[in-house]
Amino acid sequence: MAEIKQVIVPDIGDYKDVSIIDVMVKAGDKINAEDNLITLETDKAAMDVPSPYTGVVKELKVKVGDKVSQGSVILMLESSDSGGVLQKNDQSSQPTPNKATAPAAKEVSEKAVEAKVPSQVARADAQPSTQGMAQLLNRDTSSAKAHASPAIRRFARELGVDIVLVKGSGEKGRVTKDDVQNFVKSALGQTRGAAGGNGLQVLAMPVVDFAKFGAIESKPLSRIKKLSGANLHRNWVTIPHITQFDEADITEMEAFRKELNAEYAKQNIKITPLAFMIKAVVVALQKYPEFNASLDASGENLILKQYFHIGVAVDTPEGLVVPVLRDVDKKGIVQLAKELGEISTRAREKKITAAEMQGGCFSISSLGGIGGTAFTPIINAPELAILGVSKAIIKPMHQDDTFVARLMLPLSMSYDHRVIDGAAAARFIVFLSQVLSDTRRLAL
Ligand code: CAO
Repeated sequence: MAEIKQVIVPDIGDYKDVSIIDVMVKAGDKINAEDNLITLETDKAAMDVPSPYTGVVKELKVKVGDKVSQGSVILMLESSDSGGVLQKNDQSSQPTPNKATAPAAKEVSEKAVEAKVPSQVARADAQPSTQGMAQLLNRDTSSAKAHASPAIRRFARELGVDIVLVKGSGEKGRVTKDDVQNFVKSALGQTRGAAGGNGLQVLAMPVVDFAKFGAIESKPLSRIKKLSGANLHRNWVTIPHITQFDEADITEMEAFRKELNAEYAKQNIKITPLAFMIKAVVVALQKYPEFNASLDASGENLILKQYFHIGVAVDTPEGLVVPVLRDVDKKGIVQLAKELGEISTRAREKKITAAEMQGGCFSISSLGGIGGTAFTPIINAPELAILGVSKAIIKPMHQDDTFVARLMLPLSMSYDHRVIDGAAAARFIVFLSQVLSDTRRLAL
């Protein structure tokens, strides 16, 4: 016959007024003998108190933060197990530092002193499987010390979670079961986000002893290279890039540029083809506003910009920097050429501030002064597209049944295929080529 039994705190050695740091059951729970009911914490260790009987919790008499001693009532249990009310010397619900079995009272206090051992074992066990998460969260796992009951440590261990990585939301930062579960959820989400959960994991780079093959010298990367390298890597692996190519006939533009150059040489302003391209890109962005946009943080909305700031990749001895020319729609070619000269000089003198590299809508990377036929630039996120410009060369072009010599400028535009369709990209670059071929359109 079912009977209501009082479950009390067993003999816990000399400890009195011990804090309850975790309550694992609630009224209505069905529990088995040996299931942990509460966790007590002394100044030396945490101990789980298991149930002596199988039954249903009728009423909880304690809560987290309560102080209890031997004999304090933990809960009322409806049980059909034989036994009756637990006596103070009933050892069947002795607390245990890590095991479900109940040790003798003396043994409990001895084990309590040793209770740190299981937590250290938990940390060592968890290392291999959680190293990835630790790296993901960029935390140092060696020094942190977690506050968690043996039951929670065990739970974390079963899930392969290094408890020291889990931020506790309980009293005094204690790690709760929810904290462990949330940690796992968030780590899984981040792993998926970092392309780890969908079969896109990449092999680690092999560690090669280059000295085996010949003389070497080790040179640290510049700060700029490290920063831009990390950004380029992120953009390359997270944005589905497509590169669309075209050629613009800039024969007339080049003639006009030379005229302008001669005119402005006295003012020490050098007008390169790039100034025209910056302006032409903005004319194209005005016609195709979805290129003058960014995805918002959710990835579900397009933020359309009503300003036209263009980033220009500048090659400096320290590495690549991308200062931004502001409000290009409000500026003429000469003004842009002047600003371009100034900003690239300042970039090479390491005088560009972080603010001057922010707020870009679209970037241009010109290798036209160097050479090469085409290249695939990496999108400068959160922008959606980037224009690569290579060296213009004179080519025979077929016109009116004959071949004529024209100066052709190779264009390579990489775009974010999540937002921009191939047809839209083709329309954009064809229009851009038309604008460059007929500079009167810059004024429209
Ligand atoms: N075709 C033919 N000639 C070109 C040209 C093109 N597309 N672009 C520039 N030129 C000519 C210029 O007219 C200039 O000729 P002159 O000296 O005879 O007048 C010469 O090449 C040098 O131009 P420049 O490079 O000094 O000037 P710019 O305005 O074209 O470019 C800047 C400025 C800062 C963009 C450039 O110096 C630079 O740093 N480019 C490198 C960008 C880069 O590294 N991109 C790679 C990113 S992806 O890793």
